[in-house]
Amino acid sequence: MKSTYKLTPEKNETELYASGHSACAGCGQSIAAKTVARVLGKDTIICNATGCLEVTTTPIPESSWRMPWIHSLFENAAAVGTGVISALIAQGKEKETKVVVQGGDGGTFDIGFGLISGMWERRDDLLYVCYDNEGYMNTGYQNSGASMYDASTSTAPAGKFSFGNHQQKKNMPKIAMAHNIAYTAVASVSDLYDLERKVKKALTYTGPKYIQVYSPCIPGWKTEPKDTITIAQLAVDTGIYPIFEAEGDRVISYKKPPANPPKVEEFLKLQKRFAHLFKSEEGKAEVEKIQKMADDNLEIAREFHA
Ligand SMILES: Cc1ncc(C[n+]2csc(CCOP(=O)(O)OP(=O)(O)O)c2C)c(N)n1
Ligand SMILES: [Mg+2]
Repeated sequence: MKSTYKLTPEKNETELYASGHSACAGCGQSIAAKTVARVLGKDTIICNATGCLEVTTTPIPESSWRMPWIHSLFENAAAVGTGVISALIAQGKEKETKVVVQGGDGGTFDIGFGLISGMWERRDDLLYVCYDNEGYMNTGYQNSGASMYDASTSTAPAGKFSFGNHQQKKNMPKIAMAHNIAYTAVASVSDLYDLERKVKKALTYTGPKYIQVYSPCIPGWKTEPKDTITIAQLAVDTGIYPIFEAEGDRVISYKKPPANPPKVEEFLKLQKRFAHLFKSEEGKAEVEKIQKMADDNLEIAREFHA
């Protein structure tokens, strides 16, 4: 599937996340981050956790960022964001300059989790963006708290005695909502207009905001670059990745499920991280479990629209 998202030539020339970086062709995270940077504009300070986005865009002495950008440790990007906003407040510039913290799912769901929770408790006026590629991709596709059930990862490989990752994906957006933050949104790289809208909307709220973007990873998911958008779209349409928005702990929008949602098999078969599910009868039973999880998610969305 080809994205219909269009950039004007003028915009291309002033792209804040410039080309020339070393991310894979078709990298979901890069497409999403480029879109987010475009919406944020130049008057933004980005605090970027360690991860593939940081490594591929800033090989010393180069940078793809045409905007103020700070690399923090893997675990403390949120605390660095707090420091930056505190400095802006001290200078009286907090109204004119936005502060955005961004990182991968490993930095967000796991290793930076405590500091993110602290930032939300303090009610810092920051937007946090998590690019969710469901694993520690920069260091060799290890399992994270965001890894999908049954995905084969380097620390939970599928084999004779295992179907891969058997942990349930941590529900980070719900955890954000439980902090009663101003705005929480889940988006997918398959709908960049929706992502743009959610970033713009997030910036209208005062206080902590969280956006999580579904971002397929070519080497980690063992997929073809041409399939990034298709996979992301199938994740949304099957119900595997629910797309919604919340204010505080209240959901305010849910993406309406299609009339005839595709089966999860279509989504799974495009990714070799799930290839083992199609090699045995036991594997078929696992696919059924995943179908049930997706159906349950679609049901919640349908109830919202009922
Ligand atoms: C404290 C610490 N532990 C481990 C690492 C090694 N490390 C660097 S990037 C990375 C993976 C990042 O995963 P994620 O946040 O999901 O981003 P991705 O690369 O998947 O985009 C790891 C484990 C580190 N830099 N610091
Ligand atoms: Mg990751």
